[in-house]
Amino acid sequence: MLRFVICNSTLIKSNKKVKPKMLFLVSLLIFGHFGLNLAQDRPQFIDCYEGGHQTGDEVYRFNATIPQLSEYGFDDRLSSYCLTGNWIMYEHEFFNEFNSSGDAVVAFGENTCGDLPLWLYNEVSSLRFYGLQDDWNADTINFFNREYYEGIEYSVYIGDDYIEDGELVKSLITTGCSQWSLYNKDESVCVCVGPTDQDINLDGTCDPVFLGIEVFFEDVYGKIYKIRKECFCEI
Ligand SMILES: [Ca+2]
Repeated sequence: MLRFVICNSTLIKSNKKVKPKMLFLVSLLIFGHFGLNLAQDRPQFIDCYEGGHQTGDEVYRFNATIPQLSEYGFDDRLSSYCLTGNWIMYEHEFFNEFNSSGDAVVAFGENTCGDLPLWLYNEVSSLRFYGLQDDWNADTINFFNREYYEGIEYSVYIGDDYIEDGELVKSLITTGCSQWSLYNKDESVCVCVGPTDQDINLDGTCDPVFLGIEVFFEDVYGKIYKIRKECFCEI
C-alpha cells in the first residue's frame, strides 16, 4: 500500500516494505526571486556535489538527461546540489525503470541549493530534468510510462497533439501555468490537468503539478489520445 502525503509544497510518497520507496518533492520557489524578468529564458542545469551543503573536491554540472551517472564516474556519490529548473534524481539507473522499489527526489527552483534526504545520500544513479531545457517555466505536459515519474519520459508536449501510446501513460507532470485537456479517442471523456488560478505564484510562475493518472483520473487512464493546451472540458 502506497502512502502519498502532501504537506505545504512538500510531497512524500513512501512504500513501507522491506526497502522503503519514497518520492520527495522540495519546493524551492517561494522566496527570493520576485524581481525576476519573466521574459528571461531560464535554462536548466544541476550542479552535483559529493558532500553535504555543496562541499567536496569536484562539482559535476549536468544540463541533460543522464540515465547512467556511472558513465561520468558519479554513481552513488551525490549528496547535495544546486540547480535551476525541474529535476528528478533516482536511486537506480535508467530512472528506476527496472527497479520497482527505487527511491527518487524531485527538486525545482531558480538558482537554489539543497541536500538530499538521508535515505538517498550517495544512492543516486540517474537523473533528468522535465519540461523544456532552455526555459524551465515554459508550458509543457510530460508523460511517463511508470507511476511516480519513473521509467521512460516518452512524450513532452507544448501544444495540441495526438498521442499514439496513451495506454502507456502512468503519470504526468505539467510545467508552466497552462492547463491541459486530455481526451480519449472518441472524446467522450475529457479531463483537465494543471495548475489553477489559485496556484499562480506571486512572481507569475506556477509550480509543477505532479499527477499519477491511475489514482486521479481513472476515466482517462490508459486511453489518452488527444491533448489540447488549456482546459476545454465541460465541468
Ligand atoms: Ca544507486
